[in-house]
Amino acid sequence: MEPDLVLHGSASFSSPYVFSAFVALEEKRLPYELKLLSLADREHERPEYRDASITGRVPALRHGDFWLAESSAIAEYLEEVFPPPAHPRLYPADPRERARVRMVQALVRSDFLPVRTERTTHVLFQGEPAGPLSPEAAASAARLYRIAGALLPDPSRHLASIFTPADADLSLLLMRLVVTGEQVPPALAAWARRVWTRPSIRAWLAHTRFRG
Ligand SMILES: N[C@@H](CCC(=O)N[C@@H](CS)C(=O)NCC(=O)O)C(=O)O
Repeated sequence: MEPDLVLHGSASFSSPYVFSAFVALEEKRLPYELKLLSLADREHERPEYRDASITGRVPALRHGDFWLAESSAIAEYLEEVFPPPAHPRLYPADPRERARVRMVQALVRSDFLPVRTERTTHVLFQGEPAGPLSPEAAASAARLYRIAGALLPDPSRHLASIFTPADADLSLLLMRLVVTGEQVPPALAAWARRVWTRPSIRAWLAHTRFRG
């Protein structure tokens, strides 16, 4: 029997969090329905969605009668409920590798705020113009390059021994800077561009104006 899975996202396809959950579902190759809410029309604030999702934000996954919000929790839930080897693996088996994946997922969500603010996903996915980086954002970008470089000693590989949601998340953060021509170290820019050739990510990009 097919799982009753519904991913709730935003109609603008600009949420990095919906992106992350979408890629996780695509990587699991599970049949699911994508329900799009207009954040502009505040559809996520309607009581039926707000109360079911608890957070009232996107993404939220409905699996049967179970609702779950928070993008990284969604990926981890999918891994546990649809585990390997019956389903493609999302998180590495090795505890240290898995911990590093979670570390990167937490880091990109809690850090680099100036970069995320000045290089919004509307710039990345909808081609909106962006001004020069402020000194604060430039410093945040430099910090990102140093950290990404340390996490990716060999940029021809993934962050872990397999592709994981952390590759999707970190590549999105770097691509915010790549598309606006910032001085991203070439090996990191090439890594992010290569990650973005992945079918799960191409499936997302097909809904956006990104053609890079
Ligand atoms: N930590 C959450 C963040 C979710 C989030 O902030 N979603 C935004 C879209 S990018 C949202 O729903 N915004 C609508 C609102 O807060 O009113 C996750 O990882 O899923």
